Amino acid sequence: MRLSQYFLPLLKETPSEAQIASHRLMLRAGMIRQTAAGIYTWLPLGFRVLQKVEQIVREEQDAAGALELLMPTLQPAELWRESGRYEDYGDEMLRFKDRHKREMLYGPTNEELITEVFRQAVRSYRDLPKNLYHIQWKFRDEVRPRFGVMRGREFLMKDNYSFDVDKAASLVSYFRMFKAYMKTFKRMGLTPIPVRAATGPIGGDLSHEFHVEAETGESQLYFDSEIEKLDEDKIDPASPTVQDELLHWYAATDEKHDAAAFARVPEARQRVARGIEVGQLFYFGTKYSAPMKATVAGPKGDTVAVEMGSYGIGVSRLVGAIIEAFHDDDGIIWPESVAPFRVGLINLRPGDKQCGEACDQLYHRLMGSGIDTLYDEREESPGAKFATMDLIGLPWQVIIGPRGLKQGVVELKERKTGAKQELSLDAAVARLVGLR
Ligand code: 5CA
Repeated sequence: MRLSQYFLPLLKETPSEAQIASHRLMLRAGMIRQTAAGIYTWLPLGFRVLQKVEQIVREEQDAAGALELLMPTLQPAELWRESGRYEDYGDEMLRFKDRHKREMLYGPTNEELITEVFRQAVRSYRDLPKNLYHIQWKFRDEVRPRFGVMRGREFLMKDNYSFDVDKAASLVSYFRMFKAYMKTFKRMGLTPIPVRAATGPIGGDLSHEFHVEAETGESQLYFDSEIEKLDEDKIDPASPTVQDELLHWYAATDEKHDAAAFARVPEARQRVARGIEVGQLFYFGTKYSAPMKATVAGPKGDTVAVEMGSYGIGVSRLVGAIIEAFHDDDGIIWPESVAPFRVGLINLRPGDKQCGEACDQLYHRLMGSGIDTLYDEREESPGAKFATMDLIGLPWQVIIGPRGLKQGVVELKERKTGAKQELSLDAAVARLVGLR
């Protein structure tokens, strides 16, 4: 992509409404613009990251055996009356009437709707287990939307729902998601901290939240620092002792905190920190299936209400959380897996024939190798170009100027370390292609 043709409205001034780094940087780097309180437009650069995050989430869901579908954003109120949540949900739910005066709502979550889809289609325990997910916009009329996409009113969530014949099978589905979540967040370069959590309006008696540690996080966490070393490959979701094995490491939100149990963690490993909640798992048994009559014929010919769990990932929140984890004074530092472009190519002297040719050549070779490159060929000062590239945080920069070209070299800079290296154009291409 040539920067002169791109849509990258950067902000020079730090926006006064932005209190935390990720919000500031997303505005400054031209990733988002606020449309209304807690409602954002995703500009091209931000949208690319959102899609990368979404794709990692999708791949790990698919790998864990979940099936993607797409439910609508709007739902009829009747479904929520069946579960009893219509009144309970309160002012966070956006309610309205259509032209026929039918009561509708903008979905804040989808337990009722998926239960309706399931009960219409599945009759026998032989069709279980099933695990269905979608990645769809939600609306929650938060009292205090803040921190940009971190706590929005409209936000993108991956939510899935598991259906099993009994509790034991449902817990296997739960821990399969646990494992998939660890993998998902690690692929984004994050260190997820899974903690025992309260269940709130979703309900149920078993829940974990996944957090990314950040000073600006909204949650208070207490955990054994060893949990950061948890290897998801060692988790066997089908093991009857999996729950106890995970409980081995103390980790809880303040709502679930047990000071006496925490005191038993060796002192050097006791960590009290703030966290950003990027995902949550719930096991709630028959909370929805029983009142909504989502039943199947069981193995003994009896009728059983299916056992369910639901599992959410804050896809749009993750974009902010990743920036909180990876930035410096100059801007964002994208992990390769979610970077909007892998390489930023800077032409220091766009008017110069040799520079133009070298840049064009490098650009075409990188793009031809499937390496997304943002090519800054604008008439701007070198200083402004360096600052832009550092701000938008692409993992690699290639800087091409007349002085280097005379010696047959270009400069390769790694955004994360700032390390610079001079090498031939061929060697630069080989390095970047080889890193993939
Ligand atoms: N139905 C369940 C799981 S599918 C559910 O709604 N869970 S949740 O309430 O925990 O939301 C799932 C994830 O969405 C959270 O972990 C969080 O990462 C994200 N999320 C929740 N509220 C917001 C918000 N206001 N803005 C941005 N992301 C949010």
